[in-house]
Amino acid sequence: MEYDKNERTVKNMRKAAFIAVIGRPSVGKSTLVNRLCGEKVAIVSAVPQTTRNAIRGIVNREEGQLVFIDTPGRHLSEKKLNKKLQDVSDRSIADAEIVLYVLDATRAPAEEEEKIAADLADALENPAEKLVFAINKMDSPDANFAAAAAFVRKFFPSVGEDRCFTISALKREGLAPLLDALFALSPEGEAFYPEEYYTDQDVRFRIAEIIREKAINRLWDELPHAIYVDVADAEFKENGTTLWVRAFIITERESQKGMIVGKGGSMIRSIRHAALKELKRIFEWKIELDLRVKAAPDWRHNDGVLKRLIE
Ligand SMILES: Nc1nc2c(ncn2[C@@H]2O[C@H](COP(=O)(O)OP(=O)(O)OP(=O)(O)O)[C@@H](O)[C@H]2O)c(=O)[nH]1
Ligand SMILES: [Mg+2]
Repeated sequence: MEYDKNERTVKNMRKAAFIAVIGRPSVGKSTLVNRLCGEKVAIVSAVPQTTRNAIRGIVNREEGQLVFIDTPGRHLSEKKLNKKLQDVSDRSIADAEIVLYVLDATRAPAEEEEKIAADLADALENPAEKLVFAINKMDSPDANFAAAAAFVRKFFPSVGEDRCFTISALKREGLAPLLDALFALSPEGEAFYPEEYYTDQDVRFRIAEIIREKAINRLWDELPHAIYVDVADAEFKENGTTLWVRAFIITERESQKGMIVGKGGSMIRSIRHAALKELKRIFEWKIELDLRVKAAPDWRHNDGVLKRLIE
């Protein structure tokens, strides 16, 4: 067989990179990371500021490994919780080899988007080196690609047009060229995680997040921002075949508990049922879930709680 030096070089080249996925709240960052990884690693909702942590989703291919860091949406607010979330996004940008900036084609790029552009200009020495853009929600009849592309050209004139991709994360459109470009841009290096990993989140965190998603998607108005989920106990039983979990949905005020419990307990039953269904799909064990509601007054201003939840 003929020895093809070029082919061997390409085949042996292993790429490895951390890719921070950033953008405004609700642009579809978590949906995109889930689609790229082919597994649900991050929770999704229509409510802005769903993601509260740097969540790693891993893509393994023959040519290497990309670790996507899903981040909290960047939002203009001086509230303590928001500032913590913004710190998570800032740190992810600083740690990443590539920054994937997601824009929502259905929303005009306004003040919030301009602030992100300014922050990136401060954070990145050479934006043309690290930045890739994904203009998302192109499936929507409200999508305005021209407005998003004009924003990118105006604020990032040094970044080539070949770094700007139009996608629909929801419909899985345009993802292959984006992923190919990200692999091509990534430096060579050893994989960070074993090849069978698609996330590095621990079991308790994933359980808490799934319960939070089921709660957020059943609540309304401000309440989603006022809750967090605490997995207080998790123990294996029945020779390790069953995982028994006690978790609390924690509200900011006593008066909010009733909304989570619902009439005759109907709301919390529905949250528990939906969470169990998904947990059973993700984990190989049987899961028993004891789900309760508790108030931790004003937790959004409690440094100890914020530190535990977000850092
Ligand atoms: N039409 C359409 N909707 C999308 C697309 N991608 C995401 N969405 C929807 O947009 C909403 C927000 O999606 P998320 O993935 O939670 O957005 P995010 O950017 O992670 O939001 P935060 O975590 O709050 O910053 C959800 O209702 C998604 O179903 C898309 O390609 N097209
Ligand atoms: Mg998110």
